[in-house]
Amino acid sequence: MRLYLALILLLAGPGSARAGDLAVSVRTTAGRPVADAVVMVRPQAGVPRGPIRFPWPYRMAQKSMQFAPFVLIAPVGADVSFPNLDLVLHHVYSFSSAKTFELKLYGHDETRNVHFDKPGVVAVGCNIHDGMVGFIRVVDTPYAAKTDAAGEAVIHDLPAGAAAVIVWHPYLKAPRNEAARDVTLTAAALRLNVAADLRTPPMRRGGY
Ligand SMILES: [Cu+2]
Repeated sequence: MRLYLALILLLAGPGSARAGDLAVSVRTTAGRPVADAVVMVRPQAGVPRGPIRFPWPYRMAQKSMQFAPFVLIAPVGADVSFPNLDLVLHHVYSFSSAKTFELKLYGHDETRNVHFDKPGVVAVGCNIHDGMVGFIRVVDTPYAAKTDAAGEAVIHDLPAGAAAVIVWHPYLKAPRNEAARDVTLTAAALRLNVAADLRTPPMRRGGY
């Protein structure tokens, strides 16, 4: 597989981000912002012990015949809820090795929970509606964030030292749909610009 991925490191100007922060900008090779990329940092010195908590809900709803959000970051050990906000029945499942599960047909305003105990990528589908696709990236680092509509993600309060920065997107043309870069984190804020070559999404409308 041809890999086209350029990672360019630039030191941010003073005041543009807090010390110890990593700002990542992901754009297509044509310059369009890429939302829903997951940025993960693995410091060589390891991550703090204890449970990982993120400020967003561990929740993937079914709404307007789509999974919302399209990409969810959840820590290992999370219980993720799958509320059905549509008026039709959904049948949510995954065959991914990080988590295989099946939530048989359930209806409006019902919900189900799934426990995620292994890091990895969980592709989620609906047995009834082939066009529904979502991804849960189960992570074992507290230093993770998802790019917004502007293709931007910021990870705060990183420890200084050597670290690997991993950028994953379900449609990134790269082995395992991810690319890694070794960086040295210092007290200075760091900015990483990622040019990502994406596959055409198989079902999803709109594209990137
Ligand atoms: Cu469905």
